[in-house]
Amino acid sequence: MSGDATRALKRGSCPPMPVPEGVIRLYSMRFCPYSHRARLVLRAKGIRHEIININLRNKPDWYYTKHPFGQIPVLENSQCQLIYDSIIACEYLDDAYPGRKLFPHDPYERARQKMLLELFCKVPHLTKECLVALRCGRECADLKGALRQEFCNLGEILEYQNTTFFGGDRISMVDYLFWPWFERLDVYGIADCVNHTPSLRVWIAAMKQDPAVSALLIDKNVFLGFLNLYFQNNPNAFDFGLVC
Ligand SMILES: N[C@@H](CCC(=O)N[C@@H](CS)C(=O)NCC(=O)O)C(=O)O
Repeated sequence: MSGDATRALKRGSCPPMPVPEGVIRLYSMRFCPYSHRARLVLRAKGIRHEIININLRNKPDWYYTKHPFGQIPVLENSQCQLIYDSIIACEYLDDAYPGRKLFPHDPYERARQKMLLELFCKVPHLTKECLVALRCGRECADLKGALRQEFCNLGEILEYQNTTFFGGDRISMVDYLFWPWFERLDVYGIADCVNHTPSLRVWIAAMKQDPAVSALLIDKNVFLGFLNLYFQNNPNAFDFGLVC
């Protein structure tokens, strides 16, 4: 498995070689929460993969042959099949590869995890809005209040189920799909939004014990360095913290 810490390809770069047999490729960006979902599933299932990072402020022209809008994440297999949208990509990985199934086999339980994803759907937007407001020196008490409310709703689900994880007593797909936004709360400067939700704090602590989650934790200083450059519109932001 390779490529997590490689420079982002930009305009003018050569298109990559076809994907070798027995490997799946992820087009990614080191700090993107949606790509983080796919990286967690690749790790959790022990899937042989390679990662190609994309410079999102200066995308290679060829990248639009991989995704119509040039978004990440995208998976590409050795049959040149492309799979995009993080949830679809994660479900594909779970279905196409052996090992522990992360989505439940039971149709109701699988549907329930997807319903939980619907309940989560405001969180990515709200966290990003809070980050942008704070970085631009704008007032964000209302946004933080709205995020706190979303977290209370999610916390109530854990309390009602009386389980540590959203799918039960063992980590499963829905937990991995939620996690990237919780990992970012601290570095975004909004970690206090979970202070009033003890069940969510227990979940966060349990998530950090998971081998896939802990292997992919991003160094806080590197993340802050990325954010500083990103908000200055510096196209080198995506390579922040790489030594070569
Ligand atoms: N619904 C998509 C959202 C992916 C997304 O928003 N990716 C961002 C990076 S975090 C992106 O590619 N931004 C570049 C662009 O839109 O040009 C998914 O779940 O994969």
